[in-house]
Amino acid sequence: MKVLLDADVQENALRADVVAGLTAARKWLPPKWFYDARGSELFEQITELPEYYPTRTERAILTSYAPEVARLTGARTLIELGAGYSTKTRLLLQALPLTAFVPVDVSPSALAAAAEQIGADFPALRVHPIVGDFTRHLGAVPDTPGRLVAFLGGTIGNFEPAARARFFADLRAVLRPGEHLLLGTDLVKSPRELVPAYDDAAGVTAEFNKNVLRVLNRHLDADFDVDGFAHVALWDAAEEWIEMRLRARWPMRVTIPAVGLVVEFAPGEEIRTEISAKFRREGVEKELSEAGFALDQWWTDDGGRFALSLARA
Ligand code: AVJ
Repeated sequence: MKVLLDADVQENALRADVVAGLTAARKWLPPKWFYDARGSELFEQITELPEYYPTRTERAILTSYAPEVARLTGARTLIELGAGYSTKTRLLLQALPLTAFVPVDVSPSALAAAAEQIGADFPALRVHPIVGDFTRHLGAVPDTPGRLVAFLGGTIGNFEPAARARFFADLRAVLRPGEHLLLGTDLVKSPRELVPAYDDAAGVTAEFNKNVLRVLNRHLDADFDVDGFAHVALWDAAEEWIEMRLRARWPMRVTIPAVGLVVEFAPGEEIRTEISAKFRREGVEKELSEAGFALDQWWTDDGGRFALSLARA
């Protein structure tokens, strides 16, 4: 396992994000800090919730089109960004004539579990996990011929438009002409369907959201009263994204000794913890083309909920 984010680098990045986010006029925290071992576990539970359609929908699309991906790309190396436990990836591993699989994720626990399982199930495959941040470590992906980069699950939706443009351009710069990107995007649909996907009846997403506060308590010795915050999920119709927030139920003063901060919360004050942008075909095609990718295929489920794009560098 190649570790580009050792514990020290991670702690420093967390500190910097916490200082920037919690001293801002409108408080925010980046979603990557959800994913300690417990957060990765909670996310796996989310993917099985009845309200959370993206994972099973993307899996259905992959099941239908993985052979097409194999035929159209002939990829020999699969690089998966934000791989997590790589459960859907198996569909690609089975369909593609691969020699190497490179899962990249910020969570070493999820990566180690995935690498072990996949190594056992696909003994001929060389598995090279990278613990890294795909916004910073694209340069570390191996330069072998015939690469396919998979960025599944709709995680691209965590980026705001400017960051998305930067990410697509950086990725394009790493790839050679003719190599491919397989991109999963959740699609714009009624908030009646979108909002419950981020505010499930069983409260798993609420626990996932609050987990970021537990991460801060553990790593920065903070004293967040986790139950003093309510989970909020709302649809921003202008931006076409879901926003998750944590709303202070009452006034609070939180100390975060590791960064020397005391953070005050007014009752009702919120921390934005995630955006999850939803897409339309025109937008995806335009953004990819501006980064130098050609959209070769656009596959969706029958309900038009989710899309897989195959783009060529
Ligand atoms: C992992 C970023 C794709 O945005 O749907 C799920 C994360 N947050 N429920 C998403 C998430 C709340 C998920 N991604």
